[in-house]
Amino acid sequence: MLHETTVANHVGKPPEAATERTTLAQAKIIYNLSFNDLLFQAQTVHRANFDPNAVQISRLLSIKTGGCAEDCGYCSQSAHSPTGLKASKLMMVEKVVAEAKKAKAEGATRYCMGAAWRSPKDRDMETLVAMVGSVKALGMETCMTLGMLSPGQAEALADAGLDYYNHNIDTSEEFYSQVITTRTIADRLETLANVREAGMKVCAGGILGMGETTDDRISMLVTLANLPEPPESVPVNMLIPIPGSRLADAEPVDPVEFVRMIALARILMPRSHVRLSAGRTQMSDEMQALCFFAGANSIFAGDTLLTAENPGEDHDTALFRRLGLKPMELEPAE
Ligand code: SAM
Ligand code: DTB
Ligand code: SF4
Repeated sequence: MLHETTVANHVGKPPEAATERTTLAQAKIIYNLSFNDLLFQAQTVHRANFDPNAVQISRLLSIKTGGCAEDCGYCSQSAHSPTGLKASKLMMVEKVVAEAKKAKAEGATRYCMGAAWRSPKDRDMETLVAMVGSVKALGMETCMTLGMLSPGQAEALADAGLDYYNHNIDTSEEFYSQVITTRTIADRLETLANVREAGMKVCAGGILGMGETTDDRISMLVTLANLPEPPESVPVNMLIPIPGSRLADAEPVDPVEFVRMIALARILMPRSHVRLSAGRTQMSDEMQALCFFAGANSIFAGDTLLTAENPGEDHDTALFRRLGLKPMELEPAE
């Protein structure tokens, strides 16, 4: 039977398994396994590749908020949507470093800086390069998410020492134009290729709960898994409905379906960190526990994401204690 072969393919195989291409049909079979079989499978893959009780902790900062030229239907920061968010200029390096220090003191090992841009302006590159250098000097991993990058911009950030670049594909190729019309998924894939070419690690994932079908969600994960190299980090966001945005009233995702998607991401990308990203405030502790069991092993900590709410430190500390989870330590630099 096809699913037995497919599933067996992912258990106990050497790392090369991560480079095998998966078809949509195979991924659907995995997704539709009985919940217990799917979770057992995902947990087995997880344990073969990671400490099952360690969770990587990232912290986000919006270094340039609002007024964005893109029309992403989910976003509080698009100038096309009347969300009432106040736009701000690019933050000063000193302020960013002060915030990063606080995050480090609270246990974050990676600092992710996000800007509401279609792509960075060349005149901002000097400030961005300085930010990377100063945050790295604190002994943290660095990540930025600034929109589309040209090959030259990707190289400049890589030369500055940027460890990760986050650039989500957000949904399936088929559904993309329902969510965003000011760019295509091909534009996103081009930036991801520029990021890889420049030698940075890739963080790429998407959002569930924008009115897409189950097939769209599976297709998004298959696209990510079939990149020339899978992303090192895969953020799975649950839509935070933003009043005034086009997707303010989208149908929420069924929690069991959400957990199934996490399990599928773990099985398709055995060695990637799967991040339980936006939307944790709306999840019960039990749902988060199932996500960790299904293979999620990274979170954003802190009371705010970029503009929206996140469970605060107290809640997460209590959750980690309840579940016997521990923060993942930074691997020593090579
Ligand atoms: N402007 C850059 C870009 O779009 O690549 C970087 C910032 S953008 C806010 C980063 C990601 O945040 C988006 O790709 C999307 O996956 C996620 N995101 C934004 N708004 C969200 C929301 N309301 N709920 C869940 N995820 C969201
Ligand atoms: C990602 O996948 N999720 C983060 C990060 N990458 C940049 C952003 C979530 C944003 C949630 C909505 C907000 O805070 O405005
Ligand atoms: Fe701009 Fe990024 Fe928001 Fe899209 S997701 S509107 S590109 S900030």
